[in-house]
Amino acid sequence: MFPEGFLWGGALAANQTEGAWNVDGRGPSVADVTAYKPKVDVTDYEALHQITTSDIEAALSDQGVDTFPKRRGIDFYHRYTDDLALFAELGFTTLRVSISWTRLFPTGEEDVPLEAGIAFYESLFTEMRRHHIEPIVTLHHYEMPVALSLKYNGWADRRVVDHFVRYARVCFERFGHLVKLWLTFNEIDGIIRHPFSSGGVIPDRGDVVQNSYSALHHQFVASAIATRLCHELVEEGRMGCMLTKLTTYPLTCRPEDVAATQQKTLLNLFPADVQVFGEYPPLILRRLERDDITVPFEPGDAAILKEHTVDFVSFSYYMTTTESVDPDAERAPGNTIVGVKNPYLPSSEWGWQVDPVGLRISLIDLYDRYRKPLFCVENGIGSIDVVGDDGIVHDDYRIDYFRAHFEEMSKAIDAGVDLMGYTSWAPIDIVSLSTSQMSKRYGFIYVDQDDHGNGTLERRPKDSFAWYKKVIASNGSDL
Ligand code: BGP
Repeated sequence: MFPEGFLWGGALAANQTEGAWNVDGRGPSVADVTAYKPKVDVTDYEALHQITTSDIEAALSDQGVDTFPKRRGIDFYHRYTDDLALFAELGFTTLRVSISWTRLFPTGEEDVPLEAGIAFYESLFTEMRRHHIEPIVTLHHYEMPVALSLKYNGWADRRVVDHFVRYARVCFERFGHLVKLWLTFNEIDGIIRHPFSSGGVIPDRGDVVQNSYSALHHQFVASAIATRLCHELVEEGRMGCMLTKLTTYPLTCRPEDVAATQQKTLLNLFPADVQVFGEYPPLILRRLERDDITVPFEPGDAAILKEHTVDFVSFSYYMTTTESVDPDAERAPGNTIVGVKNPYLPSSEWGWQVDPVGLRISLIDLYDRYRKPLFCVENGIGSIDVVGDDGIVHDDYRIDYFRAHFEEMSKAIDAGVDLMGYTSWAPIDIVSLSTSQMSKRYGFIYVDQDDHGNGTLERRPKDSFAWYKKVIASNGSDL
Protein backbone atom coordinates (compact mmCIF):
# COMPACT_ATOMS: atom_id res chain seq x y z
CA MET A 1 0.00 0.00 0.00
CA PHE A 2 1.35 3.41 -0.95
CA PRO A 3 0.95 6.07 1.76
CA GLU A 4 -1.27 9.09 1.30
CA GLY A 5 0.66 11.96 -0.27
CA PHE A 6 3.11 9.61 -1.99
CA LEU A 7 4.72 11.58 -4.84
CA TRP A 8 4.31 10.07 -8.31
CA GLY A 9 6.04 11.42 -11.38
CA GLY A 10 8.95 11.20 -13.80
CA ALA A 11 12.59 12.29 -14.02
CA LEU A 12 14.55 14.15 -16.69
CA ALA A 13 18.01 15.66 -17.07
CA ALA A 14 18.55 19.02 -18.78
CA ASN A 15 21.40 17.81 -21.00
CA GLN A 16 19.38 14.94 -22.48
CA THR A 17 16.18 16.91 -22.92
CA GLU A 18 16.37 20.68 -23.29
CA GLY A 19 18.28 21.03 -26.56
CA ALA A 20 18.83 24.73 -27.37
CA TRP A 21 22.42 24.13 -26.36
CA ASN A 22 23.83 27.42 -27.62
CA VAL A 23 20.97 29.87 -27.32
CA ASP A 24 20.45 32.78 -24.92
CA GLY A 25 24.14 32.83 -24.01
CA ARG A 26 24.36 29.25 -22.73
CA GLY A 27 27.90 27.88 -22.68
CA PRO A 28 28.98 24.36 -23.71
CA SER A 29 28.90 21.64 -21.09
CA VAL A 30 30.66 18.28 -20.89
CA ALA A 31 27.51 16.65 -22.29
CA ASP A 32 27.66 18.77 -25.44
CA VAL A 33 31.04 17.35 -26.43
CA THR A 34 30.06 13.71 -25.90
CA ALA A 35 29.56 12.11 -29.28
CA TYR A 36 26.97 9.66 -30.55
CA LYS A 37 28.72 6.29 -30.65
CA PRO A 38 26.66 4.04 -32.90
CA LYS A 39 29.50 1.67 -33.67
CA VAL A 40 30.54 1.01 -30.09
CA ASP A 41 29.47 -2.29 -28.58
CA VAL A 42 27.41 -1.45 -25.46
CA THR A 43 29.29 -4.11 -23.50
CA ASP A 44 32.51 -2.23 -24.22
CA TYR A 45 32.13 0.11 -21.32
CA GLU A 46 35.58 1.66 -21.65
CA ALA A 47 35.02 2.60 -25.29
CA LEU A 48 31.64 4.09 -24.46
CA HIS A 49 33.18 6.55 -22.01
CA GLN A 50 36.49 7.14 -23.77
CA ILE A 51 37.36 10.83 -24.41
CA THR A 52 40.60 12.81 -24.81
CA THR A 53 41.56 16.49 -24.62
CA SER A 54 41.83 16.64 -28.40
CA ASP A 55 38.35 15.05 -28.80
CA ILE A 56 36.97 17.84 -26.64
CA GLU A 57 38.79 20.57 -28.54
CA ALA A 58 37.60 19.13 -31.86
CA ALA A 59 34.03 18.93 -30.56
CA LEU A 60 34.14 22.57 -29.50
CA SER A 61 35.14 23.70 -32.97
CA ASP A 62 32.25 21.66 -34.45
CA GLN A 63 29.05 23.63 -34.01
CA GLY A 64 26.79 20.89 -35.40
CA VAL A 65 24.18 18.77 -33.68
CA ASP A 66 24.52 15.62 -35.82
CA THR A 67 27.49 14.08 -34.00
CA PHE A 68 26.33 15.44 -30.66
CA PRO A 69 22.61 14.62 -30.29
CA LYS A 70 22.43 15.82 -26.68
CA ARG A 71 22.81 19.34 -28.07
CA ARG A 72 19.50 18.75 -29.81
CA GLY A 73 17.69 16.94 -26.97
CA ILE A 74 13.95 16.90 -27.60
CA ASP A 75 13.66 20.70 -27.64
CA PHE A 76 12.12 20.77 -24.18
CA TYR A 77 13.51 24.31 -23.85
CA HIS A 78 10.88 25.54 -26.29
CA ARG A 79 8.18 22.92 -25.67
CA TYR A 80 8.08 22.58 -21.90
CA THR A 81 4.62 24.07 -21.47
CA ASP A 82 3.09 21.41 -23.75
CA ASP A 83 5.17 18.66 -22.13
CA LEU A 84 4.16 19.75 -18.64
CA ALA A 85 0.52 19.70 -19.76
CA LEU A 86 1.00 16.04 -20.75
CA PHE A 87 2.62 15.27 -17.39
CA ALA A 88 -0.28 16.99 -15.66
CA GLU A 89 -2.67 14.84 -17.69
CA LEU A 90 -0.80 11.79 -16.38
CA GLY A 91 -1.58 13.09 -12.91
CA PHE A 92 2.02 13.79 -11.89
CA THR A 93 2.42 15.22 -8.42
CA THR A 94 6.18 15.58 -8.87
CA LEU A 95 8.72 16.00 -11.65
CA ARG A 96 12.47 15.70 -11.33
CA VAL A 97 14.50 17.97 -13.61
CA SER A 98 18.05 19.29 -13.53
CA ILE A 99 19.44 22.77 -14.05
CA SER A 100 22.00 23.29 -16.77
CA TRP A 101 24.87 25.06 -14.95
CA THR A 102 26.05 26.67 -18.20
CA ARG A 103 22.66 28.27 -18.84
CA LEU A 104 23.36 30.33 -15.73
CA PHE A 105 27.16 30.49 -15.80
CA PRO A 106 28.47 29.78 -19.35
CA THR A 107 32.07 29.11 -18.31
CA GLY A 108 31.39 28.54 -14.62
CA GLU A 109 33.59 31.51 -13.63
CA GLU A 110 31.28 34.48 -14.16
CA ASP A 111 30.41 36.53 -11.08
CA VAL A 112 26.76 36.97 -11.95
CA PRO A 113 24.32 34.61 -13.66
CA LEU A 114 22.69 35.08 -17.05
CA GLU A 115 19.20 36.46 -16.51
CA ALA A 116 17.89 34.55 -19.56
CA GLY A 117 18.78 31.27 -17.86
CA ILE A 118 17.20 32.38 -14.61
CA ALA A 119 14.03 33.38 -16.47
CA PHE A 120 13.78 29.98 -18.18
CA TYR A 121 13.97 27.98 -14.95
CA GLU A 122 11.76 30.37 -13.05
CA SER A 123 9.12 29.97 -15.71
CA LEU A 124 9.56 26.18 -15.78
CA PHE A 125 9.14 25.83 -12.01
CA THR A 126 6.23 28.29 -11.94
CA GLU A 127 4.46 26.28 -14.62
CA MET A 128 5.04 23.08 -12.63
CA ARG A 129 3.51 24.69 -9.55
CA ARG A 130 0.53 25.86 -11.62
CA HIS A 131 -0.07 22.17 -12.42
CA HIS A 132 0.43 21.23 -8.73
CA ILE A 133 3.59 19.36 -9.65
CA GLU A 134 6.24 19.46 -6.89
CA PRO A 135 9.67 20.10 -8.49
CA ILE A 136 12.62 18.00 -7.37
CA VAL A 137 15.73 19.59 -8.83
CA THR A 138 19.23 18.21 -9.39
CA LEU A 139 21.99 20.82 -9.46
CA HIS A 140 24.58 18.66 -11.24
CA HIS A 141 23.35 15.92 -13.56
CA TYR A 142 26.27 14.87 -15.78
CA GLU A 143 26.64 18.47 -16.88
CA MET A 144 29.22 21.08 -15.94
CA PRO A 145 30.91 23.86 -17.90
CA VAL A 146 33.39 22.27 -20.28
CA ALA A 147 35.54 25.38 -19.68
CA LEU A 148 36.06 24.21 -16.07
CA SER A 149 36.93 20.76 -17.32
CA LEU A 150 39.60 22.05 -19.70
CA LYS A 151 41.02 24.69 -17.35
CA TYR A 152 41.09 22.75 -14.08
CA ASN A 153 40.65 19.11 -15.14
CA GLY A 154 37.16 19.44 -13.68
CA TRP A 155 36.42 18.48 -10.10
CA ALA A 156 39.95 17.13 -9.63
CA ASP A 157 40.82 20.75 -8.73
CA ARG A 158 39.57 22.17 -5.46
CA ARG A 159 38.83 25.58 -7.02
CA VAL A 160 35.79 24.12 -8.77
CA VAL A 161 34.10 23.83 -5.36
CA ASP A 162 33.84 27.62 -5.07
CA HIS A 163 32.44 27.97 -8.57
CA PHE A 164 29.80 25.34 -7.86
CA VAL A 165 28.88 26.90 -4.53
CA ARG A 166 28.33 30.27 -6.24
CA TYR A 167 26.04 28.58 -8.75
CA ALA A 168 24.18 26.63 -6.04
CA ARG A 169 23.65 29.80 -3.99
CA VAL A 170 22.10 31.55 -6.98
CA CYS A 171 19.77 28.58 -7.52
CA PHE A 172 18.59 28.63 -3.90
CA GLU A 173 18.19 32.42 -3.87
CA ARG A 174 16.36 32.69 -7.16
CA PHE A 175 14.32 29.45 -7.20
CA GLY A 176 13.97 28.64 -3.50
CA HIS A 177 10.44 30.06 -3.34
CA LEU A 178 9.37 27.51 -5.98
CA VAL A 179 11.62 24.51 -5.29
CA LYS A 180 11.81 22.80 -1.90
CA LEU A 181 13.30 19.41 -2.82
CA TRP A 182 16.90 19.48 -4.06
CA LEU A 183 19.61 17.00 -5.02
CA THR A 184 23.26 17.98 -5.38
CA PHE A 185 25.06 15.40 -7.59
CA ASN A 186 23.31 12.85 -9.76
CA GLU A 187 24.74 9.36 -9.13
CA ILE A 188 27.65 10.81 -7.15
CA ASP A 189 29.39 7.40 -7.14
CA GLY A 190 29.54 7.56 -10.96
CA ILE A 191 32.68 9.68 -11.03
CA ILE A 192 34.78 6.61 -10.25
CA ARG A 193 33.42 4.82 -13.32
CA HIS A 194 33.02 7.68 -15.81
CA PRO A 195 35.07 10.63 -14.56
CA PHE A 196 34.50 12.92 -17.52
CA SER A 197 30.70 12.95 -17.73
CA SER A 198 30.39 12.97 -13.94
CA GLY A 199 33.11 15.41 -13.07
CA GLY A 200 34.85 16.83 -16.11
CA VAL A 201 38.00 14.80 -15.28
CA ILE A 202 39.84 14.10 -18.54
CA PRO A 203 41.48 10.65 -18.57
CA ASP A 204 44.62 11.79 -20.41
CA ARG A 205 45.50 14.36 -17.72
CA GLY A 206 47.55 12.37 -15.21
CA ASP A 207 46.55 9.58 -12.88
CA VAL A 208 42.86 9.19 -13.65
CA VAL A 209 42.09 7.00 -10.61
CA GLN A 210 43.67 9.45 -8.17
CA ASN A 211 42.05 12.40 -9.97
CA SER A 212 38.65 10.73 -9.79
CA TYR A 213 38.85 10.16 -6.04
CA SER A 214 40.09 13.73 -5.54
CA ALA A 215 37.14 14.94 -7.60
CA LEU A 216 34.75 12.82 -5.56
CA HIS A 217 36.08 14.33 -2.33
CA HIS A 218 35.61 17.82 -3.73
CA GLN A 219 32.04 16.93 -4.69
CA PHE A 220 31.40 15.70 -1.12
CA VAL A 221 32.63 19.02 0.26
CA ALA A 222 30.63 21.01 -2.31
CA SER A 223 27.54 18.94 -1.57
CA ALA A 224 27.84 19.57 2.18
CA ILE A 225 28.25 23.33 1.65
CA ALA A 226 25.26 23.33 -0.73
CA THR A 227 23.23 21.46 1.90
CA ARG A 228 24.06 24.16 4.44
CA LEU A 229 23.06 26.89 1.97
CA CYS A 230 19.83 25.09 1.10
CA HIS A 231 18.90 24.93 4.78
CA GLU A 232 19.80 28.60 5.29
CA LEU A 233 18.25 30.09 2.16
CA VAL A 234 15.27 27.90 1.24
CA GLU A 235 12.32 27.94 3.58
CA GLU A 236 11.44 24.30 4.27
CA GLY A 237 14.15 23.27 1.81
CA ARG A 238 15.26 19.64 1.94
CA MET A 239 18.40 18.21 0.41
CA GLY A 240 18.96 14.66 -0.79
CA CYS A 241 21.98 12.70 -1.94
CA MET A 242 21.66 10.63 -5.11
CA LEU A 243 23.27 7.24 -5.56
CA THR A 244 23.35 4.65 -8.34
CA LYS A 245 21.98 1.70 -6.38
CA LEU A 246 24.00 -1.16 -7.79
CA THR A 247 22.72 -4.08 -5.77
CA THR A 248 25.08 -7.01 -6.34
CA TYR A 249 24.51 -10.71 -5.66
CA PRO A 250 27.19 -13.38 -5.36
CA LEU A 251 26.95 -15.70 -8.38
CA THR A 252 27.38 -18.70 -6.06
CA CYS A 253 27.56 -19.29 -2.30
CA ARG A 254 31.30 -19.90 -2.66
CA PRO A 255 32.73 -17.71 0.12
CA GLU A 256 35.14 -15.98 -2.31
CA ASP A 257 32.17 -14.85 -4.44
CA VAL A 258 30.43 -13.57 -1.32
CA ALA A 259 33.55 -11.69 -0.21
CA ALA A 260 33.96 -10.09 -3.66
CA THR A 261 30.29 -9.06 -3.56
CA GLN A 262 30.75 -7.53 -0.13
CA GLN A 263 33.62 -5.37 -1.43
CA LYS A 264 31.53 -4.19 -4.37
CA THR A 265 28.68 -3.28 -2.05
CA LEU A 266 30.91 -1.30 0.31
CA LEU A 267 32.31 0.63 -2.64
CA ASN A 268 28.85 1.29 -4.09
CA LEU A 269 27.40 2.63 -0.84
CA PHE A 270 30.28 4.65 0.56
CA PRO A 271 29.42 7.94 -1.21
CA ALA A 272 25.97 7.84 0.38
CA ASP A 273 27.57 6.89 3.72
CA VAL A 274 29.67 10.07 3.56
CA GLN A 275 26.65 12.24 2.79
CA VAL A 276 24.37 10.63 5.38
CA PHE A 277 26.78 9.91 8.25
CA GLY A 278 29.12 12.82 7.55
CA GLU A 279 32.34 10.81 7.41
CA TYR A 280 34.22 8.30 5.26
CA PRO A 281 33.77 4.68 6.36
CA PRO A 282 37.04 3.44 7.96
CA LEU A 283 37.15 0.40 5.67
CA ILE A 284 37.09 2.65 2.62
CA LEU A 285 39.82 4.91 4.00
CA ARG A 286 41.95 1.82 4.59
CA ARG A 287 41.27 0.50 1.11
CA LEU A 288 42.19 3.82 -0.52
CA GLU A 289 45.38 4.02 1.54
CA ARG A 290 46.32 0.47 0.51
CA ASP A 291 45.74 1.42 -3.15
CA ASP A 292 47.95 4.54 -2.77
CA ILE A 293 45.02 6.89 -3.30
CA THR A 294 45.11 10.12 -1.30
CA VAL A 295 41.95 11.83 -0.15
CA PRO A 296 42.73 15.58 -0.44
CA PHE A 297 41.37 16.55 2.99
CA GLU A 298 41.89 20.20 3.92
CA PRO A 299 41.47 21.67 7.40
CA GLY A 300 37.79 22.09 8.09
CA ASP A 301 36.58 19.46 5.60
CA ALA A 302 35.82 16.86 8.26
CA ALA A 303 33.67 19.35 10.19
CA ILE A 304 31.82 20.50 7.05
CA LEU A 305 30.98 16.90 6.10
CA LYS A 306 29.87 16.09 9.64
CA GLU A 307 27.68 19.15 10.14
CA HIS A 308 25.79 19.27 6.86
CA THR A 309 24.39 15.86 6.13
CA VAL A 310 21.45 15.20 3.84
CA ASP A 311 17.76 15.00 4.76
CA PHE A 312 16.81 12.12 2.49
CA VAL A 313 18.41 9.50 0.29
CA SER A 314 17.52 9.26 -3.38
CA PHE A 315 18.75 6.69 -5.84
CA SER A 316 18.46 5.29 -9.34
CA TYR A 317 17.52 1.65 -9.78
CA TYR A 318 17.41 -0.12 -13.14
CA MET A 319 18.83 -3.57 -12.54
CA THR A 320 21.04 -5.70 -10.35
CA THR A 321 24.31 -7.33 -11.14
CA THR A 322 26.20 -10.41 -10.01
CA GLU A 323 29.77 -10.96 -8.85
CA SER A 324 32.04 -13.92 -9.26
CA VAL A 325 35.75 -14.62 -8.85
CA ASP A 326 35.59 -16.96 -11.84
CA PRO A 327 37.38 -15.09 -14.68
CA ASP A 328 35.37 -17.06 -17.24
CA ALA A 329 31.98 -16.10 -15.82
CA GLU A 330 29.74 -14.63 -18.53
CA ARG A 331 29.66 -10.82 -18.42
CA ALA A 332 26.59 -8.61 -18.71
CA PRO A 333 26.44 -4.86 -19.38
CA GLY A 334 24.40 -2.51 -17.26
CA ASN A 335 23.76 0.94 -15.96
CA THR A 336 27.28 2.43 -16.01
CA ILE A 337 28.84 -0.93 -15.10
CA VAL A 338 29.67 -4.31 -16.54
CA GLY A 339 29.13 -7.24 -14.16
CA VAL A 340 28.46 -10.95 -14.32
CA LYS A 341 25.34 -12.40 -15.88
CA ASN A 342 22.67 -13.67 -13.51
CA PRO A 343 21.12 -16.88 -14.93
CA TYR A 344 17.79 -16.20 -13.20
CA LEU A 345 17.09 -12.82 -14.78
CA PRO A 346 15.90 -11.67 -18.20
CA SER A 347 17.67 -8.76 -19.88
CA SER A 348 16.58 -5.63 -21.73
CA GLU A 349 17.55 -5.06 -25.36
CA TRP A 350 20.69 -3.34 -24.06
CA GLY A 351 21.57 -6.30 -21.83
CA TRP A 352 20.52 -4.68 -18.51
CA GLN A 353 19.25 -7.42 -16.19
CA VAL A 354 15.66 -6.80 -15.18
CA ASP A 355 15.07 -7.53 -11.48
CA PRO A 356 11.94 -6.17 -9.75
CA VAL A 357 12.63 -8.13 -6.53
CA GLY A 358 16.01 -6.43 -6.46
CA LEU A 359 14.21 -3.12 -6.02
CA ARG A 360 12.57 -4.42 -2.84
CA ILE A 361 15.94 -5.71 -1.63
CA SER A 362 17.56 -2.34 -2.43
CA LEU A 363 14.87 -0.36 -0.61
CA ILE A 364 15.17 -2.52 2.48
CA ASP A 365 18.98 -2.36 2.43
CA LEU A 366 19.01 1.41 2.08
CA TYR A 367 16.39 2.08 4.73
CA ASP A 368 17.95 -0.32 7.20
CA ARG A 369 21.36 1.32 6.72
CA TYR A 370 20.37 5.00 6.65
CA ARG A 371 16.98 5.29 8.45
CA LYS A 372 16.25 8.34 6.30
CA PRO A 373 13.30 8.83 3.96
CA LEU A 374 14.06 7.34 0.55
CA PHE A 375 13.12 8.62 -2.90
CA CYS A 376 13.40 6.41 -5.98
CA VAL A 377 14.26 9.08 -8.55
CA GLU A 378 15.10 6.88 -11.55
CA ASN A 379 13.76 3.54 -12.73
CA GLY A 380 12.65 2.36 -16.15
CA ILE A 381 13.45 0.29 -19.21
CA GLY A 382 15.11 1.42 -22.43
CA SER A 383 13.50 -0.29 -25.43
CA ILE A 384 13.25 -0.10 -29.17
CA ASP A 385 9.65 1.00 -29.59
CA VAL A 386 7.83 0.36 -32.85
CA VAL A 387 4.99 2.62 -33.89
CA GLY A 388 2.01 0.43 -34.89
CA ASP A 389 -0.10 0.85 -38.03
CA ASP A 390 -2.54 2.83 -35.90
CA GLY A 391 0.23 5.33 -35.11
CA ILE A 392 0.51 4.20 -31.47
CA VAL A 393 3.31 2.39 -29.61
CA HIS A 394 1.85 -0.69 -27.89
CA ASP A 395 4.41 -1.09 -25.12
CA ASP A 396 3.04 -3.91 -22.95
CA TYR A 397 6.63 -4.82 -22.06
CA ARG A 398 7.05 -1.41 -20.42
CA ILE A 399 3.80 -1.80 -18.47
CA ASP A 400 4.97 -5.25 -17.31
CA TYR A 401 8.31 -3.81 -16.19
CA PHE A 402 6.74 -1.01 -14.14
CA ARG A 403 3.93 -3.16 -12.70
CA ALA A 404 6.42 -5.71 -11.37
CA HIS A 405 8.60 -2.96 -9.86
CA PHE A 406 5.61 -1.21 -8.24
CA GLU A 407 4.47 -4.47 -6.65
CA GLU A 408 7.88 -4.86 -5.05
CA MET A 409 7.98 -1.21 -3.99
CA SER A 410 4.64 -1.72 -2.29
CA LYS A 411 5.99 -4.78 -0.44
CA ALA A 412 8.97 -2.76 0.79
CA ILE A 413 6.62 -0.06 2.08
CA ASP A 414 4.57 -2.75 3.85
CA ALA A 415 7.81 -3.99 5.40
CA GLY A 416 8.28 -0.53 6.94
CA VAL A 417 10.38 1.40 4.43
CA ASP A 418 9.72 5.16 4.41
CA LEU A 419 9.50 5.94 0.68
CA MET A 420 8.60 9.56 -0.19
CA GLY A 421 8.02 9.11 -3.88
CA TYR A 422 8.89 7.66 -7.23
CA THR A 423 9.92 9.25 -10.52
CA SER A 424 10.25 7.02 -13.58
CA TRP A 425 13.10 7.48 -16.00
CA ALA A 426 12.15 9.07 -18.32
CA PRO A 427 8.45 9.88 -18.72
CA ILE A 428 9.02 11.08 -22.28
CA ASP A 429 11.55 9.74 -24.82
CA ILE A 430 14.86 11.62 -24.57
CA VAL A 431 18.46 11.19 -25.74
CA SER A 432 20.24 8.32 -23.97
CA LEU A 433 23.01 9.19 -21.54
CA SER A 434 25.43 6.40 -22.39
CA THR A 435 24.96 6.00 -26.15
CA SER A 436 23.40 9.34 -27.17
CA GLN A 437 20.81 7.30 -29.04
CA MET A 438 17.22 8.47 -29.43
CA SER A 439 16.17 4.92 -30.31
CA LYS A 440 16.76 3.78 -26.72
CA ARG A 441 13.35 4.90 -25.50
CA TYR A 442 12.07 5.07 -21.93
CA GLY A 443 8.94 7.22 -22.13
CA PHE A 444 5.20 6.92 -21.70
CA ILE A 445 5.19 9.57 -24.43
CA TYR A 446 6.72 8.85 -27.83
CA VAL A 447 8.77 11.61 -29.46
CA ASP A 448 8.98 11.54 -33.24
CA GLN A 449 12.73 11.83 -33.69
CA ASP A 450 15.33 9.26 -34.76
CA ASP A 451 19.00 8.92 -33.86
CA HIS A 452 19.95 11.42 -36.55
CA GLY A 453 17.45 14.14 -35.69
CA ASN A 454 14.91 13.27 -38.39
CA GLY A 455 11.30 13.64 -37.31
CA THR A 456 8.66 16.18 -36.41
CA LEU A 457 9.32 16.08 -32.64
CA GLU A 458 5.59 15.46 -32.24
CA ARG A 459 4.67 13.94 -28.85
CA ARG A 460 2.29 10.96 -28.79
CA PRO A 461 1.12 8.92 -25.75
CA LYS A 462 2.01 5.22 -25.83
CA ASP A 463 -0.23 2.53 -24.29
CA SER A 464 1.77 2.83 -21.06
CA PHE A 465 0.55 6.44 -20.73
CA ALA A 466 -3.06 5.44 -19.89
CA TRP A 467 -1.78 2.68 -17.62
CA TYR A 468 0.52 4.97 -15.56
CA LYS A 469 -2.27 7.54 -15.35
CA LYS A 470 -4.53 4.90 -13.80
CA VAL A 471 -1.79 3.84 -11.38
CA ILE A 472 -1.29 7.41 -10.18
CA ALA A 473 -5.04 8.10 -9.92
CA SER A 474 -5.41 5.04 -7.69
CA ASN A 475 -2.25 5.86 -5.70
CA GLY A 476 -0.69 2.60 -6.80
CA SER A 477 -3.57 0.32 -5.84
CA ASP A 478 -4.70 -0.38 -9.42
CA LEU A 479 -1.71 -1.92 -11.15
C1 BGP B 1 21.31 6.97 -15.29
C2 BGP B 1 21.45 8.46 -15.54
C3 BGP B 1 20.45 9.03 -16.50
C4 BGP B 1 19.99 8.07 -17.56
C5 BGP B 1 19.84 6.65 -17.15
C6 BGP B 1 19.62 5.69 -18.31
O1 BGP B 1 22.51 6.43 -14.89
O2 BGP B 1 21.36 9.18 -14.34
O3 BGP B 1 20.90 10.28 -16.96
O4 BGP B 1 20.05 8.42 -18.84
O5 BGP B 1 20.95 6.22 -16.41
O6 BGP B 1 20.82 5.52 -19.01
P1 BGP B 1 20.88 5.49 -20.59
O7 BGP B 1 20.29 6.79 -21.03
O8 BGP B 1 22.30 5.35 -20.92
O9 BGP B 1 20.06 4.34 -21.00
